[in-house]
Amino acid sequence: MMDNNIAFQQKIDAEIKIEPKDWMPEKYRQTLIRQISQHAHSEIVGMLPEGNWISRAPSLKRKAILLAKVQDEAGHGLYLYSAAETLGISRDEMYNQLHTGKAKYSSIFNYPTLTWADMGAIGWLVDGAAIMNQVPLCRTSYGPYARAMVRVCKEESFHQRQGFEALLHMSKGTPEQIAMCQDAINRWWWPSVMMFGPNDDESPNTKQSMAWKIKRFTNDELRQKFVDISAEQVKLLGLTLPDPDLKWNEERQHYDFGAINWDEFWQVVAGNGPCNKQRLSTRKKAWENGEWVRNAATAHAEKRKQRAVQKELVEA
Ligand code: FAQ
Repeated sequence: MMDNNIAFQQKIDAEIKIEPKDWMPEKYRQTLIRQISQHAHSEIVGMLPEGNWISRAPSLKRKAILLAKVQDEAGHGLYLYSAAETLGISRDEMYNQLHTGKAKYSSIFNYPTLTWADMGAIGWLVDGAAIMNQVPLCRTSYGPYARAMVRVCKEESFHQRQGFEALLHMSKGTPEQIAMCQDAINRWWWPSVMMFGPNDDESPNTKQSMAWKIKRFTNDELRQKFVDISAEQVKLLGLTLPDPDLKWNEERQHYDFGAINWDEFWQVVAGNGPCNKQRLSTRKKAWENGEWVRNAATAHAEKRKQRAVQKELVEA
């Protein structure tokens, strides 16, 4: 057993990908199932805040873009569920964990989308934070997860750009539009900063996940990169981030930023955010209402299988 563990770590250190049939420590498997399934759930629940605006997009162009983005998120969820299945957990079990509240999904999707400018702010900030975290996951040590992330990141990059472009457009508009953009940024900034998870010294999983190269950067490292980039990008919009302590630190060559409200974060993670109950009940209803589609698809697949068997028998 000891030998297996040493050989496993040597593979990780040599940047050799771990594949589904390779030996792996049970804790590595469980950590990946936890992270990948939570990531998949985040993509699926993440469709809901934006889905709210598809029928109210201000133009056909914006509607088509938003529709494509939300469909991409469904796709991301499916690649990620497939990657998690290679570790020996079934999709039904993962859905069950989500629907019973056992599995987490990203805190960010428990906030409401109040105006059209929220679609821009989500694209710019939420997808911006997501890419910051996910580009390094293209080099994560587990092969199926790393490969899924390549396509996810390409699409997330389009999501981030469309959000920034929408805000750029509106921030050159009427005083009401400008105010709407600033209000959306004010509401989405801190939840986006929190998305990276607890500070490193409060993060129980980071040390081992870094050693196994599941995570390639810590929560705080990624958060700092996100703040540094966003603090510059907001200037292009002619708007501000809602943090009076945000200030360039010449010595650190990074932006300093204000204190994060961790109470709020843990409340949202514990299920007490503004929209947790609504998100979960919408998700469960979608699952229940889709039962007839799943049954029909299963019956159709079964019929095709039987027809193929009959054809083979006739030809034999
Ligand atoms: N929300 O020890 P750590 C997206 C939990 S996808 C809720 O630091 P870890 C696309 C954590 O699970 C966004 N819970 O944990 C999109 C753990 O609890 P557990 C999702 C959180 O795993 C955009 C506990 O706190 N992205 O946005 C959060 O090492 C727009 C202790 O934390 C991913 O999932 C949180 N924010 O690091 C879609 C990326 N943060 O499980 C639609 C992959 C932490 O032990 C629209 N995941 N917790 O009970 C990761 O990189 C990691 O899992 C972290 C957390 C960095 C999220």
